[in-house]
Amino acid sequence: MTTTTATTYPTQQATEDQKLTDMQRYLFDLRGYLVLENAIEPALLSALNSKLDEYIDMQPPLEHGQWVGAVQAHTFGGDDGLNLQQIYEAGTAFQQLIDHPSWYARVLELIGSEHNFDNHHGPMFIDENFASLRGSGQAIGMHSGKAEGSTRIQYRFENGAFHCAQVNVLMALTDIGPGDGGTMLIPGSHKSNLRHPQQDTHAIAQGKNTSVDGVEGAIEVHMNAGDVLVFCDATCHGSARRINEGLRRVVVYRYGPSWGFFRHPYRPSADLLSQLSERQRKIVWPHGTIDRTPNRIPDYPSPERDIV
Ligand SMILES: O=C(O)CCC(=O)C(=O)O
Repeated sequence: MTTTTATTYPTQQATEDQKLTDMQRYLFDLRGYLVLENAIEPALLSALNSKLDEYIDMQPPLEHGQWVGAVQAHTFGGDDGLNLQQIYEAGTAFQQLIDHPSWYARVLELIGSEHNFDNHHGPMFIDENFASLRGSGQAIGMHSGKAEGSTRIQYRFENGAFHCAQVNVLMALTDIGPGDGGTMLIPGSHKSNLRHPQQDTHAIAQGKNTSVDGVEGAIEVHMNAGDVLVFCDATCHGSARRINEGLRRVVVYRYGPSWGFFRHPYRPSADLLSQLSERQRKIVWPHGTIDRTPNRIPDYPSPERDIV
């Protein structure tokens, strides 16, 4: 196995206007991912962790399927830990992550929708967002890679611009070092044409406790709390098995073009939508509806939700 720590890029000065540097562009195209150091400021990091403590400390402990307001505890059925789906519903700290200045402009550039019809409904769209809490012995198996041929996660670079259909921002809320179950990626697999020969034994699978440990060509990403990993979902990935005690805490927001739709049948609450800025609302639910009036059929119902 080849395991190296990812090269990182400081972003303390990141602002909304700050796009990728030439080196970040080059390396993202080459590898399919970037690490942004210190992307989440200490006060926000602490607020995010305090809120997660409330979910973690709940008694009796949260189980798959249970709701806390508009947040749902969820597992994929394997031993990949507990997810808190719709975590952007968990208060203002999580709302700030929707268009955080450390990654907003960079993600926009990677989706490549700023100057084409992909921004028809808004700048971008979050199709899934969750916190992942993973304990000792847990991991997520290998998945994605260009060879799967999925349009939803595809990587494309054309006419000097990125056009990633799904960009994941994976935020470390705890330090993630050796033994902590770091994310593992196969650099370059967002462009690779062949299925990895070890995919069958390491792939994510219902009821199987797989991980990316031991996969040829994979690297394990180590981060400090507050760093974020930005990667095109087409890059084959998963995680190492956590062997240390305690919980690895990460939050993942997945961004794509505005025409996308939700991965799971979750929808944002009216409460959340009423608290967001105009830009955040466009990212959380860009899709408007149109009244079916005037109508030749009296009292014909209009679509149930019109948020724009
Ligand atoms: O949990 C991880 O480190 C990997 C996350 C992952 O597999 C995903 O976001 O699709």
